[in-house]
This record gives sequence, structure tokens and C-alpha cells, in this order.
Amino acid sequence: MLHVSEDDPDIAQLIRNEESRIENTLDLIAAENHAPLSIMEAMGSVLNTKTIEGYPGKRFHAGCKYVDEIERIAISRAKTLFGAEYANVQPHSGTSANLAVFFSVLEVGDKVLAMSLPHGGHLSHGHQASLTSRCFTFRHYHVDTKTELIDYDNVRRMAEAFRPKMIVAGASSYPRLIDYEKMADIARDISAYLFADAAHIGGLVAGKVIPSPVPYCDFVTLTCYKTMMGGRGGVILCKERYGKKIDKAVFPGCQGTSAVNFIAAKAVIFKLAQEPRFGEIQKRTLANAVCLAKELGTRGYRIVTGGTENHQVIIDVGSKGLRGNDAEKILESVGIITNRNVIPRDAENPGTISGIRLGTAAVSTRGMGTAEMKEIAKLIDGALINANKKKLLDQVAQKGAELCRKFPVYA
Ligand code: DSN
Repeated sequence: MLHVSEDDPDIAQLIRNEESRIENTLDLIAAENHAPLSIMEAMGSVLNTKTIEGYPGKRFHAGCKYVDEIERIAISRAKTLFGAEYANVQPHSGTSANLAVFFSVLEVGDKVLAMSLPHGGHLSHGHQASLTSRCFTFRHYHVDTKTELIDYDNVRRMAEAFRPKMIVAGASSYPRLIDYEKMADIARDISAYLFADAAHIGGLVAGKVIPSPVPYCDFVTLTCYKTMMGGRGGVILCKERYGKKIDKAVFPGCQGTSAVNFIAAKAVIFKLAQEPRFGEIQKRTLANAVCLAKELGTRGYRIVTGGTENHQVIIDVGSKGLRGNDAEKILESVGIITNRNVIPRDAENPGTISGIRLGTAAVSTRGMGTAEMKEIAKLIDGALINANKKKLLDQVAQKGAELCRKFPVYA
């Protein structure tokens, strides 16, 4: 921070404030994590300024001797870690990766079947606000209204009637495992491509604590900053036969020069992910989510789908007479950082947000275990039921801050 402080003290101060916010709050955003300092160094290095259009050995600018090597290492480690035939490590983000998958084998107007957003799907899976919905013809499958689980029979019926060219299996708000084998059967029977968006669960898959979509899917995308712990950026894994199409769709199709600093950070996290510590964190992330869901359920909160099998716990705060927006604000006021989230039953009432989505990746990375999850459930409940009692909220905030001090992120 020495140089930022000199060149721009205002921004330097805001970065310090953010460091302090991270250390002193409980990060329960399911799409976040605390990356190791080696990732920060790689991301903040001289690699920031290198222009790299093209791929290793076939660049459009000179001076790529070292960055070619970095990208080759990142690709090779991604393939080894996930057992994939082919990897592209250039996507700037999960959405960039998803766009490239769609444009690799689909023509504009082609049909795609994906999960609906209020039921757990992602914006880039054909939501009307996303460019994807203007390029391809999407139809969306839902979860079962009672169980809130994917209804695979319904997916099959929709697939057989709609005949999409691609099926998307993957979600940004679904706390359960996806049966990729079943999805692959459905896709195979109608000759559709199967694409898994594994952005949220990449780290759990790499840590081998949940099943991998890779053996069953033509394409899998990941982001590196959620459970994967590695800083920003996306990755595409695919069968070797699609490699050339994927490369062309990423560059020059959807992106220009990629970010070598991101690619280096991806290489670093793919190395760290092969070490036992990474697997231990992923195991803890899963156990912590199960514990948090159970503890909140015991306190009378309705847990969407009744539990969790990944890092996410989605709470229907409507079951306590709250709106997701209010719950998010109340929790933020006591240093518990979450995000409001639509839940399946909100689909019937557009504009309503009855849920909050919690994720245990970041708190698990900073070393917390099930004892701390019990405490966090108590704090969440304490804040939500005492939203108008300042003194009680202050006590909750104090206890949360004590927990953070016991489990420093970077200190
Ligand atoms: N996809 C968004 C989320 O799940 O919150 C951001 O990564």
C-alpha cells in the first residue's frame, strides 16, 4: 500500500477500510471467500500490464515468453485438478465463461433449457435481463414446489417437448447436489449438449467433497473466487473435441486480451488445491453449512429444501415475518454479511424477496468450525428477532466482532 498511499491517499484509505471491514465482519456471502496472500501477490504483480491476445505460442504481441509458460501451467493444473480433457483459463468471469460456452457450439436463436432464476439459476442462463436471452431461445425448468428440489422427470418432459440444443445444469442459489448423471441421460436422449455451471461449487469439487460434473458434461464452467478460494476469474473445462471451438469463442469471440495476473492466480490456487489443507477447508465448509442449517432450523427458520449438501444455506426469512431485504440490512448492521435472495415461492409474486442466502466458505477458510456455526446461528437469530432493540443489537455485534478477532483472516 506504500505507493497507493503516496499517489492516491483517498483510495489507499478506502482500501484500508475495506481490509478492516473484512477482518471485523463475518462474511456469509455464498459467492465470496478469503483468498490466500499468494493469490493477492500474483494478482497485484507486473503481470497486470501484459497484453496477451491469442493462446500460448500463438500470440498477437511479442514478449510472451514467461506469460505463455504461466498460462500453460494454469491449463495443465486445471486439467489435472478436475480430471478434464481440456481447459481454457482466460475467461474474465463466470458470465464470460458461460457466454463463451453458449457461443462455442450454438447458433444465434438456438434453444437452451436452463434453471429458472428464482428457482436457483443464474442471470447468464437466459434471464430476460441478460444478453443471453436476446441471443438464444431459453426455456426454464423449475424446482418442485413442495420439496424445492429439481424435478428431473419434469426436466425430461420439458426437454423432450422443447428439444433444446443445450441443457444447463447448475445454479447460483441451490443448496443441493445436482444429479449430473440424470441430466446427462436426458441430454443424451435428445442429442443435446450438457453444460454444468459449477461456479459456486468448484472448490468443493476440487476438494473432492461433492461429486464432480466433469465426467458427465460436455462443458463445465467455474469461477475461482467462491468456494475455489482463488481470486477473480473464470475457467472452462470441456471435452477435448470442443477445445478449438471454446478457444475461439473466448478469444476473439467474447473477449479481447485476457488478464495474465488472473491466470497466474488461477495457476497458484490450482496448485494449492492439490494440498491437504485445501481439502480440509472444503470439508469444513460443507460440515459448517450442514450445522448452520440445522441450528437455524432449530430456531424456527424455514430452510429452503430443508437443508444443504453444499456451502449454501438459504433461509426463508418470510417464515419469521421478514423480507430478505430487511434481514440483509439488519444483519449487516451487526457485522454479519449476507445477501437477500429470491426463493422458489417468490416466483409467484414477482418483486418479492423472501430469502437470504448464506455461505460458509469464507468463515471456514478463516478457520471456524461447527462450534462457531452454532454461535453464528445464535447471533443471526439474536439480530433478526431484536431488530428494533439497539442495545441487544449492539451485544450481537460485539459477540460477532469477538469471533472475528479469534479467527483473523490475514493478520
Ligand atoms: N453469481 C453471483 C452470486 O452467486 O452471488 C456472483 O458471483
